[in-house]
This record gives sequence, C-alpha cells and structure tokens, in this order.
Amino acid sequence: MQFIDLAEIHVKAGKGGDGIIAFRREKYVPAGGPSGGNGGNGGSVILKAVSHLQTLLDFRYAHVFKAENGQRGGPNNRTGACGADLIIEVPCGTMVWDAKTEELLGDLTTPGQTLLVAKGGKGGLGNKHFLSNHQRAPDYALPGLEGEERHLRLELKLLAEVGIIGLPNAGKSTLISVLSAARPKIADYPFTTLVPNLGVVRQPNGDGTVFADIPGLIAGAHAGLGLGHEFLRHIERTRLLLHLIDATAEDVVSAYQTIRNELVAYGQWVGRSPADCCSQ
Ligand SMILES: Nc1nc2c(ncn2[C@@H]2O[C@H](COP(=O)(O)OP(=O)(O)OP(=O)(O)O)[C@@H](O)[C@H]2O)c(=O)[nH]1
Ligand SMILES: [Mg+2]
Repeated sequence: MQFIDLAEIHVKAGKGGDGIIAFRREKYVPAGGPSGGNGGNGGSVILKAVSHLQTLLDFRYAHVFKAENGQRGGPNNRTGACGADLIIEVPCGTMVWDAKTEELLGDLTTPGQTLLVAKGGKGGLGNKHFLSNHQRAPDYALPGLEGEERHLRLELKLLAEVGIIGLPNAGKSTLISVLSAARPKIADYPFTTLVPNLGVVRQPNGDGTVFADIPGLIAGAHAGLGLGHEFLRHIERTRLLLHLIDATAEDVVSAYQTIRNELVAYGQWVGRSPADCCSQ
C-alpha cells in the first residue's frame, strides 16, 4: 500500500437556501398575508479522525469536497430542508492547516474527534419573517448566504510513543518485528523500509505502547540524500527516541553522531540533549 502523509484539499460548505416571497391565497381567506418560508441552512464540511485509516492516500485523487446546499423555502411557511453535512474521514494524527493563512485549524488525535472546517451558509429569510405592524405585506425575502470555502493542507504525523531511528540496515525493522506483532520487510540491504511501520509493544500488565520504525537516515538526509528526512515528522511527537546502532559497525560513535546531526538539521530536536535519545 502506498503511504501518503501530505495532502491538499479544497472544501466548500453548502450555500443556504433562498427565502421566498409568497402570499397565502385561499378561498374565503381574503388578504391571507405573507407566507414565504425560510431557506434551509447549507451543510458544513467536517473532518473526523478514524482509527481504520493509516494514510492520507484517499486524498491523492479526490481534492474537492462540497457539502450539500440548503433548499429554498416553500410557500405556506415551509422552511427549506437543510443541506447534509459532509463528513470526511482522516487518520488519527492528522494536523489541519489553512493553506492560505498557514493557521493551524486543529489536530485530530483521537478516534471520533471532529473538526468543523467550513461552515454551511445560513438560509435566507422568507417574506413571512418580515411581517410586522408597519409592513403587512412584505414583498421581499433574503437570499441564502454562501458557505465557507477553504484550501486545507493535511499533514499526517503518526502517533507513536517511541520512535526507532538509526542508519539503514541497523536492524530497526527487526527490532520492531521482535517486540510487536508488526511484520515489516526485513532484508540485508539498505532502505528496505520505505514507509513508517507501527507496532504495539505489550507490557506485562497488558497495556500497549506504540513504536514506530522509520526508514534509515544517512549523512545528508536533510539535503535529500537517501530517502531524505521527510518521514521524521512521524516521530516528532514521540516521547522517546530509541537510537539503534549496529554494534558490529566499524565506527559506532560516528554512526550515532551521523543520526544526531541529521536530527539537528531537521530542526525539531535542537535544544534537546543527546540524553533525550535512548541509545543501544
Ligand atoms: N547478526 C544480526 N543481524 C541482524 C540483527 N538485527 C537485524 N539483523 C539483520 O540486519 C539486516 C537489516 O535488518 P533490518 O531490520 O531490515 O534493518 P533496518 O534498520 O530496518 O534497515 P532499513 O529499513 O533498510 O533502514 C537484516 O538482514 C537482518 O536480518 C542482529 O541483532 N544481529
Ligand atoms: Mg527497516
């Protein structure tokens, strides 16, 4: 399966339905008065975190998401139906940014958590609403308002507590395969792992800790060498980094230092002491 952890989408909430102008016309009811109903509200666009998705792959091909418009009001004071909300499912760990203003709109971390990203437009008022002592036969109504529209950037940062980092071939995938039920590809050539793997490590009391095995880093990864360092975003939120070093390597210290340098170049760990990383 392809792993996609960045996506841009366009969301548009539904327009509110127009209010209408109508007058009650019935036999034996002279001058029945205004009866134009209000328009229904437009549907909103809502993002929802779900646990059955692990990537943003679904957004690779679908970029535009529109919620339903509200319906026009009807005669006899009938309010138009509201447009249905559009609920878009995203994996847990998705951060949502407004691509234009760079504002962080929300961080969807727990299953079921929702975020309103575009509010539906309000339905317009029908002429019935404007009936008053001064205005017995209002012949105007309001149009529905446009729904909000936004360009969003979705960024998936997997939620693991422990991140396993190291040079290619250090044995990171082997470690997670032994500690957890994860079965990543293991082979004796570098860059076997191309996308992060998550594994749940069971503690004796039954609780689980999520470990993430990420692709190997090499010197210059921050400048795009090897697989680059983009996937480091997935261990940005870990509580602990497990630095795995092949003990049979010629220069163990430089193996460690290379990874440290890349972390610093990536920028997220500047200021943390090396002791924050757990070495093996
Ligand atoms: N002798 C020995 N070999 C190991 C050990 N751990 C892993 N290996 C071998 O080292 C090779 C690389 O292991 P991987 O787990 O794929 O290493 P990795 O760090 O995930 O590598 P990349 O995904 O390419 O970055 C495989 O051939 C493993 O069988 C170990 O503790 N001892
Ligand atoms: Mg691997």
